[in-house]
Amino acid sequence: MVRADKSIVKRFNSLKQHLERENPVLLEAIGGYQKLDRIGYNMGLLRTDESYAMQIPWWPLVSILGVFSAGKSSFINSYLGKSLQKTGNQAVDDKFTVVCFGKENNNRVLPGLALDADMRFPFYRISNEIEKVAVGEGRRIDAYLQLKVTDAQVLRGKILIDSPGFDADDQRTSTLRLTDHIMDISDLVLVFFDARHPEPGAMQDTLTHLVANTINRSDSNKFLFVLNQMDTAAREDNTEEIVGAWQRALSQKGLTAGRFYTIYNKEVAPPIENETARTRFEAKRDADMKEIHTRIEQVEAERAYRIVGDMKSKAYNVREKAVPAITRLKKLWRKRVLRFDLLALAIIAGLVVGASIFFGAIGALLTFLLSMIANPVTMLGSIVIIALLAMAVHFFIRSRVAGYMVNKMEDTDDAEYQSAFVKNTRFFRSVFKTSPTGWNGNSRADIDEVLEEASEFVQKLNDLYALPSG
Ligand SMILES: Nc1nc2c(ncn2[C@@H]2O[C@H](COP(=O)(O)OP(=O)(O)OP(=O)(O)O)[C@@H](O)[C@H]2O)c(=O)[nH]1
Ligand SMILES: [Mg+2]
Repeated sequence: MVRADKSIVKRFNSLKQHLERENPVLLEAIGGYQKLDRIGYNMGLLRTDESYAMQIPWWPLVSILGVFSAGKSSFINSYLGKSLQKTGNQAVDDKFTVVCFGKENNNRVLPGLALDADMRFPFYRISNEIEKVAVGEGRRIDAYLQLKVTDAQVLRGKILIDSPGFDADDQRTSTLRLTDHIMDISDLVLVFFDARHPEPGAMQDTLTHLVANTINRSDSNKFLFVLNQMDTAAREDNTEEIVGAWQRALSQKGLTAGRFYTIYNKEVAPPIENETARTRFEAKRDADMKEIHTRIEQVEAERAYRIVGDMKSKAYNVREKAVPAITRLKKLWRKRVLRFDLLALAIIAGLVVGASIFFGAIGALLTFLLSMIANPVTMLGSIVIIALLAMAVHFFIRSRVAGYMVNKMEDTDDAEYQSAFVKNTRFFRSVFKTSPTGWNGNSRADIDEVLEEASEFVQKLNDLYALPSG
């Protein structure tokens, strides 16, 4: 049985301590992940310095994305009740800022490296991902990311991400890669638009990337679409026109139903002079803002469901994807090895017979074969030598075919099974056994258990978080 490295055990312990304080219900999910890890190690799907539990963020994560100068940073400042982020009418932010709670380190700014190197944060090893899409940029992680620690109480138990606005210009691939990563790992994504420019021209990239790409996601309900700076519609009183233009732009990208909010930031917007307009605007703003805040407060529950969902899908993945894929690869390997074995046999036999004919020594060959059969000692000796030679050829073929297949897997969907395949084709593994190494009655039962526990866990979460209707 393969065990996790010490670093992973330590990491699990600190995660447990963290959850005991923050959300004890989630402690139960840890056992499930540890079961999955054991299967992953035994099957060679996971390195022992990795863990399925460490591939997901354990904290609730809210991110603010959207067009530049829409008021993303101002929204965060108001939410925190602190002027933590710089704001302004030019494109201000050129980095993603992860904002998290810290008691002592009030308003401390740490470089991107702090996030890249720390498993506890949502950008662990992100530089590798950036390097993949933009060579050389992985090393410049500080140019893309920073971490701010502040002691705003509303931040307790969650993390916020502020982002550089989507400009009309082409986004850099690294920024898009980070945006995709954030969309994947967040529990709630607020996509900000600017009521001063509600028409599609000003925000093509945002529309394509943050609207069109979100529609068919299984987690599409975590995206909230916010039209900010609505106060600017007060003077001409053309709210309907502006909201209409905005919703048309969204629906052109396929978003027809969904969570649309129209707000403005009271703290930075100039006061609306006309009193009736002000009352109307404030009422709408307050109602929408309240809903947004409620959603932000709910992320803790969404995070818990997300973690169970992830555990479930990882368990399914092992059973429904990894096992069939490795079996398929092993069958292919076996077929190829046996073919080459036959070919080698035919070639060697052909060479011996051919050489004998060529040198006119066919008679000598036959006499040799007959003498071998006649004498038990020579026969045994010959069998041993031939068997050893055959094995040498066979093992040479096995390892060459496996090596060839591993190389071929690079850049295909099978790449994730490379090390599992290597494990399955080691010299002491039979070429005839096609079920994956490490996949047996126990691992099957463990997967079933994880899936069952996940369902029970969902019920527990429902009891904890779901509000009885009526
Ligand atoms: N009138 C009005 N102004 C706002 C509102 N929200 C933000 N602003 C102003 O709009 C400007 C841009 O705000 P930011 O918060 O910096 O916008 P951002 O989306 O973070 O911008 P980038 O980081 O540059 O993409 C600032 O001058 C804010 O004071 C609002 O609701 N109404
Ligand atoms: Mg900003």
